[in-house]
Amino acid sequence: MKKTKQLRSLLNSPQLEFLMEAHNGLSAKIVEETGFSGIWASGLSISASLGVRDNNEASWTQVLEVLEFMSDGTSIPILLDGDTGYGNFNNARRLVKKLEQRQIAGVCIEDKLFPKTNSFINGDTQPLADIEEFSGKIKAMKDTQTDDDFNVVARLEGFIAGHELKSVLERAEAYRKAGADAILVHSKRADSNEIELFMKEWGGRHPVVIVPTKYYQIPTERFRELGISLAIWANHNVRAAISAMQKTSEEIYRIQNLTSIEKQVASVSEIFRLQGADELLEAEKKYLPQR
Ligand code: SPV
Ligand code: MG
Repeated sequence: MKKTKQLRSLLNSPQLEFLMEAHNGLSAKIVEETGFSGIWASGLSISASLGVRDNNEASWTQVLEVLEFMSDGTSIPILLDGDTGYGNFNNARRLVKKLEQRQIAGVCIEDKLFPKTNSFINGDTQPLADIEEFSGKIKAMKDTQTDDDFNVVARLEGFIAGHELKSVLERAEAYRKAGADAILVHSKRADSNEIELFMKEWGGRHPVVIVPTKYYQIPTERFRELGISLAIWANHNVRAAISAMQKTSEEIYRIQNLTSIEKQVASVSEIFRLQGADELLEAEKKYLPQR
């Protein structure tokens, strides 16, 4: 099945589905072989892995380069965290065109202003986009896609910015009417109060996506009961990589020897396996002169 159609099915399926974060070709492959049905190309994780802040410091074409490796190496759908769409409706249209060329299944855009900053850093001081301007951006993106199954997810930053439920709902409805395929409602609370209130009033009008990074203690079963379509585990591979790299670097720096670390890290042959080295050996037999 096309990647776009796979993601559309995840959004519309009656069960709770999951996306797992990846930030480069390697982590994307690991997410797929673990069994996940889709990948969240996290802005936070991609920027962190490039060594910059989550403030649009990496240009959108640099993000595209990373995505190309992620998409080429996997067969499950990728939903890009497209921040604000990297500009106005026109920049967002061009983004859709370039994502479709790379078989990216969809993009999520958030109703903030470019350059954005991560929702968990001074979120309440970040101004939101004008509701009509943002709705126009969604419409422009939907009008641009050439594959009917390409997905545009509209992300509500209202709760992050301290707005009331009423205004968050008003925006959600405007974005739904503008053509968004799903609504992502974000919250930075440690409880699920905002999500619960939203879901109650929303009444299953359109698929809802959540990112439970801060309310990780809420049982997943509760998300099912609320009728959430898709939960995103948004940054746990980059966080796992940071912890593992810090520990390994520290130990090798301290001991000046590799003996103790050898068993704690992936083998070199595991790297070759993940890279698909076997296929190249086979192909060489087929295509290189055999002497
Ligand atoms: C990301 O993964 O970059 C996100 C989700 O946008 S969050 O960091 O929770 O805002
Ligand atoms: Mg992000």
